[in-house]
Amino acid sequence: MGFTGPELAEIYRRMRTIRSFEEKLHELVSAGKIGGFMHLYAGQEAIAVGVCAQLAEADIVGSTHRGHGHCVAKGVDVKAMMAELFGRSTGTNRGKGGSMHIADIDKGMLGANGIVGGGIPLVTGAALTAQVLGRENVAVSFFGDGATNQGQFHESLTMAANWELPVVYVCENNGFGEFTPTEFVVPVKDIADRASSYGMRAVIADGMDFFDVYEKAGEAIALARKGEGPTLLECKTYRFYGHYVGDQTPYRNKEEAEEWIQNRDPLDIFETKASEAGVVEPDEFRRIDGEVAALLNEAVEEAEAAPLPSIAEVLTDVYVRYEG
Ligand SMILES: Cc1ncc(C[n+]2csc(CCOP(=O)(O)OP(=O)(O)O)c2C)c(N)n1
Repeated sequence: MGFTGPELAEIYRRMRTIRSFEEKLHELVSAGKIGGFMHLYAGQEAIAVGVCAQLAEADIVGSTHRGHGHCVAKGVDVKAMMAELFGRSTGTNRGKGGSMHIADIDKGMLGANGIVGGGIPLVTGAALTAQVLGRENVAVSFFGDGATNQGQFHESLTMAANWELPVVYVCENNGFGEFTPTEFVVPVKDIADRASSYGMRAVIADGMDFFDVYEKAGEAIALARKGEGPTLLECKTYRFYGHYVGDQTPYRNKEEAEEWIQNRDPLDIFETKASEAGVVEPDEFRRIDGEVAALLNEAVEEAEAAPLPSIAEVLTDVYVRYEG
């Protein structure tokens, strides 16, 4: 396996932090304590953590409307994230971004994006920047299966393949775009097949298995860093909640959902495999669960106590200014 006990514990901590963060948000949004649309990442943790564990801080990631997991995996401060979702001035974006524009440029996290597929050209541009400036950075674009029907996906991948940009395109195929099963709207069985039309490498990973994602992402990232161009990495996965908090998932097959949630939980799969390696103390996972729960409780308390942005700041940190 090649990981030390502390490394496995840290990977588990990241995955558990994402899961518990999302469970906490589900509770807070359902109770009306946080407003706005909230798309949860639970179920897909092995992808964000598996990919980001192969990246350096200076590497760039771009996200989607389901972006909290990518933030945590890239090392964004969890308390600042929680404050952002509460709209507080102590948030990552001083309370003005919220769930769908949460970003932390210092951590290489370009931002969540409310436009489906909108992150793909941004990340392609970041890869072009790295290439033109001769930097060793790699850029990673996370997006869903639905986004691969967008024009900007095809335009970006064509450019990246032609110019051999240092980028990895990570498609998190969770089987649905909003309330529509992927097979209704995507005419190929594997999204990875789409790469052949750009002459691009493609790989499929089990998105519920950290180790499979880690290995395949690692190969793609190493090739991109060596100047050998982009890869499309398709990760097969499932979102455990509905499309957004409040979606009751009437369109979902109950047996299928239960099979993924009960038997293919990425945290359980990780814990079983990591335990078999025999380098993590048996009670270490539960200890981490407790520490993460305490951190999130503190994050909520501190966010609730933090000030809202002042009216004087309403025109700062925004791109469009009204000068009238
Ligand atoms: C350009 C655009 N079209 C439509 C929407 C509405 N919309 C929001 S999420 C979503 C589904 C996206 O599916 P997918 O890319 O598979 O990501 P997932 O939600 O499964 O993570 C749609 C159609 C949007 N936000 N932007």
